[in-house]
Amino acid sequence: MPTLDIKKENQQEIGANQYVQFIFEEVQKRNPNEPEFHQAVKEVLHSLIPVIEKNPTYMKQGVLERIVEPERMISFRVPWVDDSGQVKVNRGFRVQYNSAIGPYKGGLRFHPSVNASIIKFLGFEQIFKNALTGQPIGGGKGGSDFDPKGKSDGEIMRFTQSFMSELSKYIGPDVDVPAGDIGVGAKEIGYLFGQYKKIRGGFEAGVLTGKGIGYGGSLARKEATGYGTVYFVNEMLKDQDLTFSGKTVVVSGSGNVSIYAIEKATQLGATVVACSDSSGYIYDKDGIDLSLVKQLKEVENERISEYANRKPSAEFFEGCQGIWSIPCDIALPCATQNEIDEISAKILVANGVKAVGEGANMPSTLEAIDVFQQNNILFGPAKAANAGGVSVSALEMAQNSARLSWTFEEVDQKLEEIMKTIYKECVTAANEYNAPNNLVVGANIAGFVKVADAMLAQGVI
Ligand code: NDP
Ligand code: 2IT
Repeated sequence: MPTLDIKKENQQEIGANQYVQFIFEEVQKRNPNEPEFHQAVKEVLHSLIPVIEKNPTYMKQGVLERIVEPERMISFRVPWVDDSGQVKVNRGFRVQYNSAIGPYKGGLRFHPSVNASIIKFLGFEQIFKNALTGQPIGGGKGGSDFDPKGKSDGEIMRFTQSFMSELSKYIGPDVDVPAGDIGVGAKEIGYLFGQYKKIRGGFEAGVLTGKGIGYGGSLARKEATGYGTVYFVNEMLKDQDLTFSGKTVVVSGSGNVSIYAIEKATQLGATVVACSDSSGYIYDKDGIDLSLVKQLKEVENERISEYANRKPSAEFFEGCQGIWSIPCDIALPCATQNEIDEISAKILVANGVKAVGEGANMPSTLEAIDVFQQNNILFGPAKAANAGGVSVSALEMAQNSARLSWTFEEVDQKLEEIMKTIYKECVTAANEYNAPNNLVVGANIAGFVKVADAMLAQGVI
């Protein structure tokens, strides 16, 4: 990194603003054609300018140069044989981004769009999210461009076993602990765990989280991300003397995060009127019948359009973007990155949205976030609002280490406490750095300081 080295010699003269700008330009240069990664880094770095101003040690010790560079990035071949006997090859990834505060921790995503940019943006976000949870977990992420859609169980198992045959060399309960994400749920975690156990020849329960309850999983992990997002938004609302009760909610996606966000929002008295999948969205003016969504998505592996065939009060619309034109009080994007762009954000605002809580990772573009903030919409950024999933993953690791299991209520209560604490820490950091109500800045700073201080304590490694 020669240019950075030259810069270091003059670093006393460089202001925080220039330092951050310089780091961002280097990231762009050194990681070309990775727009999602640049987007995630840009947002965090921009928030950190006042932190660097207040504590120039972070600059002198090159903390930003180090934190934007993964400790390790693994890319590997995943060969497998499909049901017709044909050999297929996918690409597997694991980014072990930062281990300053604990073993690498983060999900695995199986989706055809997966590439280095996606994995690095997710891994980078995960560093700060995991720090916010208050648990001892570092940041990592992985996955493959394998598309589980239309594959048989046998194909999914063979692919997953091949993926783990390679990944197993790099992970372990004290080293790196993967979990699920898009396209990786209980079934895939089961196959991954089985293959890891076979290769290792020992039952290392804490190597993966999101496991089945019968073999080391935690109660309430399945619900944790969706519930946690709603708990977080509930804190944002409470601060403004608002509640979920009687509110109209739109939730995108119909996967793990969406289903349990819908469940908790409904339990708190809201009416969720829409959800989606990658082909389109349904609008049910009577409120979503969650048992039907669960039947379609968790049991039958059906498309969401089928909901409208079975429920006369619902309509199906093709395409994902239109879901944000449904008037609502609260929007919970729970599908994927960049699903709310500037135009969708403006429509949400024009229709009177009061709060947005990001269940997915980076679902709002930087321009969309600007629109929400300029219009004083309560905005819960992903790395805070969706931290409930990884929080309960860490609780699963704790239960595995102690060889015991907590009740659903115990875990759920801990989850709610964690989400309340994250909210408070974000508010405190935002206030401390003169950005009141800006939870984006609050989350980035609160997460960063924990990791950066651990990095300083551990020397230049
Ligand atoms: P699932 O695979 O269970 O569900 C994903 C949902 O989003 C599906 O309804 C899927 O539709 C839809 N979706 C996926 N990709 C796209 C796309 N490109 N365009 C439109 N819709 C899409 O994943 P999760 O619910 O686990 O994850 C959802 C989001 O939440 C992701 O951003 C993930 O990173 C994030 N997250 C997940 C956590 C977890 O614990 N699982 C924790 C924290 C964040 P279709 O089935 O048609 O593809
Ligand atoms: O994005 C995320 O936080 C996850 N997919 C969950 C990670 C985990 O290790 O539970």
